[in-house]
Amino acid sequence: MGMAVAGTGDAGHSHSSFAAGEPGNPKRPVARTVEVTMRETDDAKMLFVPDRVTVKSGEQVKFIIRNVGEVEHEFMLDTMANNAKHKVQMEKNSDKGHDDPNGRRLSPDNSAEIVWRFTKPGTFEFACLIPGHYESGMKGVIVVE
Ligand SMILES: [Cu+2]
Repeated sequence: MGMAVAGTGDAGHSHSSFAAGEPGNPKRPVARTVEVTMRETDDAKMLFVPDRVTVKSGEQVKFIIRNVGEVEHEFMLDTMANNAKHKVQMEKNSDKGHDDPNGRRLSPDNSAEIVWRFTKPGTFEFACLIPGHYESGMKGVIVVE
């Protein structure tokens, strides 16, 4: 793959550890709730609204993800490097859906919640890794301060 991941010792595609923090505890209070919608546009783009979220390190955040489009979309929260690796795997095996603690695939008119705790500062990414969607604009940035 030739992709260098700086600062982590985790080179594998492991779902047991997460570079962007850790699954939150839904029983604990959240610092805030961020609603993210996923949709297509009339000019053949696909996007997340908003596409930039800023949180503080240590905060537990609840994402409410809604697919208001007409096709399936997904929300995968990870580092850009991990999303890029994952996207290649999805292109080889496009039917594989996600139901991971850091991601969810949604049919149109569905929504889901992800509670996530951001444990370290950095810039992370949420992306739709269904083939073609990322290239059409389905990515967003999470800045952890
Ligand atoms: Cu999508």
